[in-house]
Amino acid sequence: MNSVNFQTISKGKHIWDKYYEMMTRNKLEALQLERLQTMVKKVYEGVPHYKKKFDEVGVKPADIKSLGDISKLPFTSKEDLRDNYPFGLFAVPQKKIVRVHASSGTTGKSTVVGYTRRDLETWTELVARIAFSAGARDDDLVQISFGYGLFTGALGLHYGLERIGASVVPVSSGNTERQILLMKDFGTSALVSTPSYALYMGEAANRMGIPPKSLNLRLGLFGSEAWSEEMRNELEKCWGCFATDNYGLSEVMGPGVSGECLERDEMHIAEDHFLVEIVDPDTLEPLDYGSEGELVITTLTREGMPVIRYRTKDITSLNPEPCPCGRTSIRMTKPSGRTDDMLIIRGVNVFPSQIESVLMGLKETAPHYQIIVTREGYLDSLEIHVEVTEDFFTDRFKDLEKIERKIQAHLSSVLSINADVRLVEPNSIQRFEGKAKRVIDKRSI
Ligand code: DLL
Repeated sequence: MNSVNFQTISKGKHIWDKYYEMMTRNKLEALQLERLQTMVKKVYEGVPHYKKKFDEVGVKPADIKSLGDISKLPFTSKEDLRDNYPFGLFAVPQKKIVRVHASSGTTGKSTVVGYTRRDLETWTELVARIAFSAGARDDDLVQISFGYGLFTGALGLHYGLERIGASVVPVSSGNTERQILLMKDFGTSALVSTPSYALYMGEAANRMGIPPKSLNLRLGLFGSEAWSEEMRNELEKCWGCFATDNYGLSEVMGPGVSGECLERDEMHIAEDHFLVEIVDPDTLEPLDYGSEGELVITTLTREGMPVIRYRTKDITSLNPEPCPCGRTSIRMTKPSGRTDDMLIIRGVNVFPSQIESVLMGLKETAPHYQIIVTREGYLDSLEIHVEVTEDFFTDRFKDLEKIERKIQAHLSSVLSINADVRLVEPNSIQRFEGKAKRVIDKRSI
């Protein structure tokens, strides 16, 4: 780690909003219930889509008497947002909306979200919380390398970091060499980006003859895509920084839904604003703490576009155990992927994150890979292209074959199916400036 002294940080103020972040569970749950009841009444009376859906299952706002009663309410999905495109789920007149964001999505129409002035204030505070809990402070110079625009990542982190008093540099994504020069000239101490872009930036710095570790970066605020612990190790090795994870999605707000504290043992959820559940993605039955399933979120305070039981498609689990940091919120594990990212190959469920963990755990492979799924007749096949590191790169076919066999064996013990592994030259796989797209499923093309 560079100049950061996290022990000193933890001795000073280390919780942004003690009142809410350290609330006793009883008080927090009472607050959640009060907010849930208000929210349910508001959407029932103010958003025709919710009235219709509640009426269909015969539930009225007065039926919500406890937090457990949330299970009486119908779920909301991305399709509901699309069906009401663009503003059909807004709960306030448009003149009260002061910002609109949208998430592009890979298929179909984008999903649009609107914020009132108070929503923006809440968002700013919640991002300040997660940035502060990850160790960002007012003396940090933070480079924001998320793309500015309809994506919530850049503007979300921007205002939250300004709120804690950090010096924000809104570089946006792309133009990677310039990013490195700015980091060098400005002495950037914290970086906001996707983990995959941070890795790419590290490579670019090396290529430019500027070793990433020679720069002043001490903290990485990474998020917006699933990434493994092995990827965290890679990033810390590359930059010599403290790499932290934070999570969110535009449909419920953007970044700021949850984030790691200095313990980096799962992500604290802003439960005073979001009520979370885990459900079985197939049966939609609620699952207990500790069980992996789909995260479902209900916004408790959002004015512009509240969502009730939004199915995030993200796979995670919840942990109610107290954290040594003193925050009282439930924590969620790093999402291992999305239900719609899960590949079913010859009947076996495979998550790209499992493949990433194997590849990044081996010294012969660089953290750049692509997963290609094809089907011939009725048979699926899984092909993995992965870069070999400079150190192991050779033109001796036999040596490469030996490495391929080693990777194949590791993968088959983790995935229980065989994958075809192809080692490719360093720097030959596509790099990403935003969220990485590593899976090409040719079966659906
Ligand atoms: O990615 C919001 C965000 C921006 C979060 C910046 C953190 C930092 P969307 O573009 O709507 O919003 O994408 C949301 O990205 O449902 C997850 O599948 C994935 N995702 C976001 N953060 C993480 C994370 C933003 N830390 C979708 N780990 C979500 C794993 C993540 N997946």
